[in-house]
Amino acid sequence: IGTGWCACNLSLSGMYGSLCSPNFPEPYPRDMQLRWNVSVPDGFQIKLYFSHFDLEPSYLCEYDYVKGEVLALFCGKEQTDTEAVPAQQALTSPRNSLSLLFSSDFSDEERFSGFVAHYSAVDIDECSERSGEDALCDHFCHNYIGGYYCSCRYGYRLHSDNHTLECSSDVFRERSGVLSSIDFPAPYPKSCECLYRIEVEDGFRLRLQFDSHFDVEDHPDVSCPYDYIKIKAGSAVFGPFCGDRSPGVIQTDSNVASIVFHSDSSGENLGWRLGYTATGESMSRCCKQTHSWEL
Ligand SMILES: [Ca+2]
Ligand SMILES: [Ca+2]
Ligand SMILES: [Ca+2]
Repeated sequence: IGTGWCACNLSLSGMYGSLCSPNFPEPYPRDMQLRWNVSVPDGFQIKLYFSHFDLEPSYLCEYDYVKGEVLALFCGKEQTDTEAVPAQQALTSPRNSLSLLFSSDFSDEERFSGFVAHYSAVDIDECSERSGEDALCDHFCHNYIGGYYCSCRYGYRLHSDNHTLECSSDVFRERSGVLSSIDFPAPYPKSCECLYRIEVEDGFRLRLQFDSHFDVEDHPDVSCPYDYIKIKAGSAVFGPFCGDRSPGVIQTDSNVASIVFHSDSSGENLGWRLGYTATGESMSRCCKQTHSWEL
């Protein structure tokens, strides 16, 4: 099959290569079907073009043809005015393999020398190829030759699922403070899983007050299926909260609260902010004096 420099192999797996019709540049045999399977490593696709093309022309290429999977069907002579010759058109495979079929029928009206094709592996730009909810990364996407990787903003961790931004603050230990969604009042990032923890001395009770500006993605019928904020204080759970109505004031009976904020992979909402205060007495002061030791 083929002559010397090209197309001896029907299975090609190099990063580049050439293939041509059998006997090239002599006329190709009649009544023949040949299939080349080209494959390149994951993360690449195949670009193939023809440097020579001379096949028997026919209506809809029903006599002799070269077919690249569902991508293209070619026949005819380069110098003639047919639309079926590949000319400068390159075939690009969607994945890392390409199957090319050559077929000739039982007759030829004149001599046709066949074709020569060349392929090379080209990088798939995973970052620009898929966007929106199909995007491979929800935060930052970095393309490189043969692959891609995801990252997220400085100071945060990316979950091993490549999508979720994990954030957890230091524990808030002051008797009052303010916390908010990332970037508030600008839209919070998508795919976040954030944990905030407030811990003041025993005996105090935490009181949380949400800003009136509150905007967390919601759903008209289902309770907070997309994004939500949830608060746990002692044995009490508050929320989930979402929508555009501020939850207002939450009085807890606990000196410890954890606040979980979750956002899904879409939407643009402004988020939330809350201030907290601790009311009550520090127990540590009163109880230290009650210790007595009798030996
Ligand atoms: Ca023919
Ligand atoms: Ca790539
Ligand atoms: Ca969302």
